[in-house]
Amino acid sequence: MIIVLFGAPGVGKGTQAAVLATSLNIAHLSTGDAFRSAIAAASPVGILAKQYVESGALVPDDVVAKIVAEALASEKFAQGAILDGFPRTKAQADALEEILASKNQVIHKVVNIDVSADTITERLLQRGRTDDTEDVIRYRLDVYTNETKPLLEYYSEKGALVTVDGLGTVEEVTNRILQAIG
Ligand code: B4P
Repeated sequence: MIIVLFGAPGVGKGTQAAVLATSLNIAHLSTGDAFRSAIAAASPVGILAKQYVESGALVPDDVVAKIVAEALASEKFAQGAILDGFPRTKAQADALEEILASKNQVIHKVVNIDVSADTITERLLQRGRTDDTEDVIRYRLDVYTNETKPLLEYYSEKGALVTVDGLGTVEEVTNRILQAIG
């Protein structure tokens, strides 16, 4: 089963992906985590990704698609995947479709986690990662609105989109997601 967790930065995609991976027994893949690990290891991808991640910009689509294709080829994703933070552009959505077609898999649901911009900013300032400063958060929200949010219409037209309220405890949000994915 392929589940995509979708939403603005800080809506709780990473938090929910970890919980759902355990409860559904499906491996989860976070492109944000993949880039942060690569940056910490100073690998070639990490050196390239650093400037984008720290400024809140999107890492170029070809780099993201390559990382995801390589990861999804691993045995641990044979039963499916919970994708956290990918796709974030139409080019990434197209790349995902191609990867899944080669594995005879399809997206089961795209779960849009909905939280207001004010709450997101509060959450992220509290977390305090290096890309969680006020200016960078504002920029990341703009990038989301301009480059990622248009995918909502794309997945809605495909009949794959469900939207859940991301406000409440982590457990409440998990329960809403489980109900929405059926
Ligand atoms: P990501 O790592 O994907 O991070 P995110 O969108 O900021 O966070 P997420 O929604 O996962 O929120 P979280 O659960 O952590 O992206 C970081 C950067 O990587 C991007 O800016 C970009 O540069 C790059 N990148 C990643 N994927 C890419 C792609 N596909 N293409 C190009 N570039 C890409 O939650 C946030 C906070 O809220 C946490 O502190 C958490 O504890 C708290 N929280 C969660 N749920 C809560 C709840 N119910 N109530 C209260 N607090 C809650």
